[in-house]
Amino acid sequence: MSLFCLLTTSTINPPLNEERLPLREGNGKMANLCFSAPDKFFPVPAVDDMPIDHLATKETVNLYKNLKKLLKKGVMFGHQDDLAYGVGWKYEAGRSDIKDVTGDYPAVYGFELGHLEIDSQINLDSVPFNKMKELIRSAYERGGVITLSWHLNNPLTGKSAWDPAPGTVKSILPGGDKNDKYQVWLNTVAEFVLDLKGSRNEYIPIIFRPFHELNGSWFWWGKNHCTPEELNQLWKFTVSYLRDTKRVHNLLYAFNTDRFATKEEYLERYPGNEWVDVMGFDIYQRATGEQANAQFVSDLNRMLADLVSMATEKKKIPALTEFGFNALPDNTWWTKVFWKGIQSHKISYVLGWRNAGFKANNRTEYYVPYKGEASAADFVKFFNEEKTLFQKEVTKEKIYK
Ligand code: BMA
Repeated sequence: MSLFCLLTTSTINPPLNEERLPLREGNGKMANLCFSAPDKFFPVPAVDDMPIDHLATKETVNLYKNLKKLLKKGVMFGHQDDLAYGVGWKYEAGRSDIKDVTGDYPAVYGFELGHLEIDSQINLDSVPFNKMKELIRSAYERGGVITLSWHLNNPLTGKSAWDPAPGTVKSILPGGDKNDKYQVWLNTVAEFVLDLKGSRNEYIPIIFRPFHELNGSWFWWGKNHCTPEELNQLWKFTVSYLRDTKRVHNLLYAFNTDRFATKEEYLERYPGNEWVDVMGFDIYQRATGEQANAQFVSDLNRMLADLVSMATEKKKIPALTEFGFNALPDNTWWTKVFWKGIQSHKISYVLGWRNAGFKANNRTEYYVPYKGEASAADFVKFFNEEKTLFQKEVTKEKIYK
């Protein structure tokens, strides 16, 4: 199934046949009305400085505009699973490793939906979805930004996101054997995000970041496992289905690659300006030592310069959608490496990956300091930089108003 869309320049009230429909208070100037139909997608033209969803709720439009406005003020610091657990603790009300170290929360909170699609009560990293919803609501009430990633299982084989079985993407496109199944999976996402509401019953805006690192080949949607056209179709189907069929209007859509060599490589699978709100990439440092540090600073500077130039040209929001140096083997990494790589670029936010801590497999995984960790003092210096923004500074901006 796909979609048939009509464009109109006036505010539209689509049939209200579902109880949990989002509020229709987006600006609605150029609304997209879509019906179930054969398998073509009719893009809704992008409008400068508006989300791609022309029925986006008021709060979602405000978030979009404020993310752009804040580019002038500085870069927001974000952390994956920040409120759920840290190194040596789990689900302690109000706790955060970033807060333990700096006295303030991050400004951006990442959460992960993997395994929601298989009706699990907990995500692939064992975070209960109910708990996640509570934490998202608390982050929103505090004035923070929320972003969701989705390491969804392989819908063809039932194995993990890391199972790159050939033909998976093709199988879930309209006309494919697994398209119905994929729609059911998308229903779980729609239901989840429509259950996120603030105190006035308004939907909580979310930056949704599906199919991340799509120029790598470790996930089933990766570069070696589908053509650019297939990925484009998957992206458009996903956005259309959530936005137009399920009428989810509290999402901004983030497109992101892994490291990239050129702008051409970055854009090879970009679905077009009608389908993307935020443009980003993920980057990790793996090698230690002076030379590796210098290389990382230079890589980060080159990719961020390219990202900002592409996003500016396309009028999108640039962000470093994931980063990290596992277990932080360098005490001054924050000021001597990371800050040097990002400070001259106008990007919206940077999202440090999760502090999983000591894992069952005897490995340690964390990307931001915790209390007493060796790079904590250096992180405080980074925190004190005028242009790094944490929760208190962003709360003042009232980004949803
Ligand atoms: C990876 C690691 C894994 C985790 C996955 C999804 O980078 O952190 O431990 O399961 O992300 O969050």
